[in-house]
Amino acid sequence: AGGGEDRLAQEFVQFAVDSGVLRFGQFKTKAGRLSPYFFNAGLFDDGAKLGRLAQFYARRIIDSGIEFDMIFGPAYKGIALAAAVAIELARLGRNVPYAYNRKEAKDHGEGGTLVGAPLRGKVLIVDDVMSAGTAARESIALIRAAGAVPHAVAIALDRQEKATEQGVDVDHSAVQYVRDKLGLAVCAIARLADLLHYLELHQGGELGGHHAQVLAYRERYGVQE
Ligand code: OMP
Repeated sequence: AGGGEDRLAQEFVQFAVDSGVLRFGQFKTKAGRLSPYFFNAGLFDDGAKLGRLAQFYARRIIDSGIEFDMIFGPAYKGIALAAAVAIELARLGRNVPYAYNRKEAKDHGEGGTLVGAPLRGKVLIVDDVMSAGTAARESIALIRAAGAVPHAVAIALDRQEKATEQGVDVDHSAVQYVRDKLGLAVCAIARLADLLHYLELHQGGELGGHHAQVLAYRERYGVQE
């Protein structure tokens, strides 16, 4: 928050660029927008990267002071993220239960769509990116249906762009909606503002040319914080 530089966010953007997770070019988002950047968390694809990613999440979660009784990872990408974060938090002395869902309902064996610890108490959802907000709403509904409280969301990247409702752009972002309308606490390791700051600092380098495009994207789809 505020105008100062967020060291952790800058380190994280650098890590994402070095890992090939954050790329620049032309990408189509889930909401159908043409974006000059894309963050593919699936490319934190070895044990060292996943472990380091979990350290970033855990730092943010702990520093934010968010309260939670357990962790939930939405299928598919959230499953690995939630597991990694649960391990890191335990390593730091904060051992909590975790759970995740299947996308397909199972009609044999243990049945049900939930795996892991029973959903109860204040649940912290761990996911990768929030853009237009569809994914977060699904997790929230699922946690409520299980009788637990969707209390907080931790994400790696807040794209800080307009959410869509019935296909129409609205003036708030998905994160703002989840925080202000649904009342959940949200923490992000980095936001679009941090990415822009990073590109500005690296204007002279290889990525310098992308600053203008990302700025133009924010002009078109970004929200005010
Ligand atoms: P919403 O459900 O619209 O908030 O979009 C979040 C999802 O979009 C993520 O879980 C990804 O599947 C995908 N996504 C990324 O992973 N990285 C991006 O940079 C942008 C998107 C996206 O399609 O908006």
